[in-house]
Amino acid sequence: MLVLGHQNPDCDSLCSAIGLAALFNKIGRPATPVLQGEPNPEAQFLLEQSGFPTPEIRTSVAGEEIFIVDYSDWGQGTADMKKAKIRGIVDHHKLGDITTSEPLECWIWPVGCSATIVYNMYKFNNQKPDADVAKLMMGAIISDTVNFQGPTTTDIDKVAAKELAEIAGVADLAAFAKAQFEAKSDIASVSAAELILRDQKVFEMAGEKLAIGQLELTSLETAFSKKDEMLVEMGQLQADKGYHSTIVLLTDITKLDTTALIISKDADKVAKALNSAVVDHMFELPGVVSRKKQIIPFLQEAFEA
Ligand SMILES: [Mn+2]
Repeated sequence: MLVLGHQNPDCDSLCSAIGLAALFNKIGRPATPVLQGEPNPEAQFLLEQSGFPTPEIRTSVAGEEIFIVDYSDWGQGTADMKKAKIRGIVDHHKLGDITTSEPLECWIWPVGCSATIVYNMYKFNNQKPDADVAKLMMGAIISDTVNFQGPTTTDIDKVAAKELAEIAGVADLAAFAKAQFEAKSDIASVSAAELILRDQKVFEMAGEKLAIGQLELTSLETAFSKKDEMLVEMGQLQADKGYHSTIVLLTDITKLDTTALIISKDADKVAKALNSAVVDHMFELPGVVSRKKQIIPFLQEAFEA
């Protein structure tokens, strides 16, 4: 069985795939974690810290038995995922559009991170992750919950991260989080084209496609210096793909605020849905850090009203 994360692999997509495949191997279900692309720099940092080898990249899963982690919609899978046998889903997002012809094992919880669910699957099976895998899963929880400051954070996430840190032998979680966040904030040499795609997800709302990326950074200064270049790339992507909107959320994980860049057929509609107003392809979202909880539900409401 393959355990497959989503497109544009982030920490959770990588680490939950590794964690879940390792669990399956412990309980006699042979499994291999696979990625749909190169892991992002923060996920690379976690691989380096744990010493775990980078999983193989697979963009085709036709004919395979698969378990998917950190999504439940076709759009985030491989183009041929409908030709695979989906045996299970682990996720913490809103329910997507995947259906199957056979029964499947679903672990979908409203918690801060898929790795939190995977850790609880270890407990359910009376198993414990190895130290390197525990470190990866701990890092995924730190990433997805923005070090437990994000609005999706639950006590279940905090307990899981603490126990995983003990297994991994990480004594100072805050120091680990700081180093991890510095790794993902190092964008000076990253091209604008790469930045807008780094954590992009495409959402369908009332027949329109909205491509929404997010950069979580310890400071927005460098991102602002690349603003004009990013807007050009966003305009190009928008024209190529026919999106309603292309958005990049610049989230300051120190101040817990977001500034959005937008190219759109109707930017005012988008900004208004989020109680903001566009000035020069930008709008402010004070106190917003979570795309899934503080942005998507409101856009969906506005589009599908
Ligand atoms: Mn996640």
